[in-house]
Amino acid sequence: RDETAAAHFDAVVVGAGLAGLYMLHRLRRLGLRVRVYEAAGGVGGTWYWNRYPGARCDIESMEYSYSFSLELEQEWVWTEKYPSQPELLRYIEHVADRFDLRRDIRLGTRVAAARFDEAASHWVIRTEPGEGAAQVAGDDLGRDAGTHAGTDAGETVSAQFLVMATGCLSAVKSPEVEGLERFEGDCHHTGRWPHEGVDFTGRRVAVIGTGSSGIQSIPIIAEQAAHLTVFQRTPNFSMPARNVPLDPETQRAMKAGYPEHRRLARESLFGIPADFPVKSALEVRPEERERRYQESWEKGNLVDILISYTDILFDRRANDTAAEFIRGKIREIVADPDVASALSPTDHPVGTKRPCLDSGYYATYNRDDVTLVDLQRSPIVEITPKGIRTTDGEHEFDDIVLATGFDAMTGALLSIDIRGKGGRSLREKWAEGPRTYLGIGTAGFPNLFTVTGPGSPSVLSNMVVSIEQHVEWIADCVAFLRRRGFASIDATVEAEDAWVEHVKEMGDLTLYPTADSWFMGANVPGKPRVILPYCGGVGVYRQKCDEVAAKDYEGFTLSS
Ligand code: NA7
Repeated sequence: RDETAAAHFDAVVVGAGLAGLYMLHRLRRLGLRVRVYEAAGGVGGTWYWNRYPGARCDIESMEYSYSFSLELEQEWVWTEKYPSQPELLRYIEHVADRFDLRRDIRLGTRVAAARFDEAASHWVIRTEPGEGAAQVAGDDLGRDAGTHAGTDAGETVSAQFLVMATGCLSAVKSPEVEGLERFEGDCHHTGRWPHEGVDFTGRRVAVIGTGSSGIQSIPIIAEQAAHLTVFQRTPNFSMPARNVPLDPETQRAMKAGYPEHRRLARESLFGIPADFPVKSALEVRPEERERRYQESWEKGNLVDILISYTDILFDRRANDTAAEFIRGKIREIVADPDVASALSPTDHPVGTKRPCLDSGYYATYNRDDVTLVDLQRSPIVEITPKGIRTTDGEHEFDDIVLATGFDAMTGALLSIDIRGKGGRSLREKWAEGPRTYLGIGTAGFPNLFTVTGPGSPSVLSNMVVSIEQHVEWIADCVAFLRRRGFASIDATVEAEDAWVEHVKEMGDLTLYPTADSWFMGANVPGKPRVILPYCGGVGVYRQKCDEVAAKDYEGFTLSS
């Protein structure tokens, strides 16, 4: 026991989103004493924070949901093909209640630091008040009243295992422009949206950023605002979501076929069942290709076009055929040819930046009250008290919306001062880019697990499928260690080096490294440019993880 620790747990889990909640559930089933810390004022992670207008998952609800409980899977009723943020948050809150998870969760509490105590073979974890602390304190009558609130903020506890369920897209990124603090109007980041919502009626609004968050919110903000100006640095590829209410028959059929469907998802490339393509885009006639891409366009599916042919993500010429198809659609939809051209991505192959699904995005630019500012022609110089100054002059606004994204995959982990063996910090170790074994462990940091960490498929997959796989692998590993009487597990440097090399090699086979994307760490100034997710697909990846476990955790050192 650490002298300074207020309490000792078998495991501490950081984060109460989809990953942290399931981790808690699994570890509890092993009989462990677990504490979860969550900085926010409620459970939900991504779906707690991202309350911007139009926030919606672009994986179908019946796929983007837990499979671990047959009753939950069968009883929960989804209302739309693509679940909105409020519906997802309701689902996650239901899970927290249904499995009685809240009693082990401390909301409004951020983990500030964690250091591995080698003598005791456990982690010493220091917390501080999180963003949600005030809200939790003032929310006695609210829905989280039953959840232990941030009263523990500022304590030190110890735990044998530390599981980081901190999310891949949770550390928000600012637009790195001068003067943001001088702006006299309201300014909101999509990833930190006010709970009470924002009414843009009659207001002059700026949106900076055209990733998923911008593309989902822009059509809705445009409907409310007196005038909307979109500041676009790089255009993105987007396809229609074709979201619809889920009719009972579709839902019933899906539920009947769930076991097989889930199995296919686990073995698939992206965590969504799909046929593997057999033909190259370059071997078929243009008309056939066009028909196939049109099918994708009609379907409203995030990855369908990427797996329409074998080489879309591997060969620039093949990719160009899909990219040109989408650019053609943009030209068809957008009336002004200059605007259409500005909205058409040419800098990156389709799919190498996270693609988007939208509801009326391109058509929004046909409105008289919407203006596109192409930052490649006129970059932002500064934010002024009244608005945004580009090299073309000042634009005045009442509100600025920052849809500028996240410090993806490593941001949340490195925001915590994590120190492993010999006091070495994770920030130091990962200075040239993250180094993990399987995206689950990192050498020199025993008993530390990352759920969907860098080097795992995570952001290149249906996140719930990846979360379940990691959580189950970690829980099985913990059960194994306890059964065999091991006190700690640590990745070997050799296994880690080999995995890092493998992740890079897999990345280099694809077109991903050709884009300045957050997959490559390229959206954050100064961040090392390395491929963050594993590109081999969730099925192959799962097999590798299972093999490691079957060989008594090959590549890890186990100590008594
Ligand atoms: P993204 O996809 O990272 O998009 C952020 C957008 O903001 C993107 O268009 C960026 O342009 C733009 N951006 C970022 N910084 C700036 C500055 N300094 N100036 C101008 N424009 C800027 O984040 P989202 O929140 O939309 O989506 C994140 C994920 O959530 C999404 O992929 C799904 O997985 C769900 P850039 O392309 O970097 O030139």
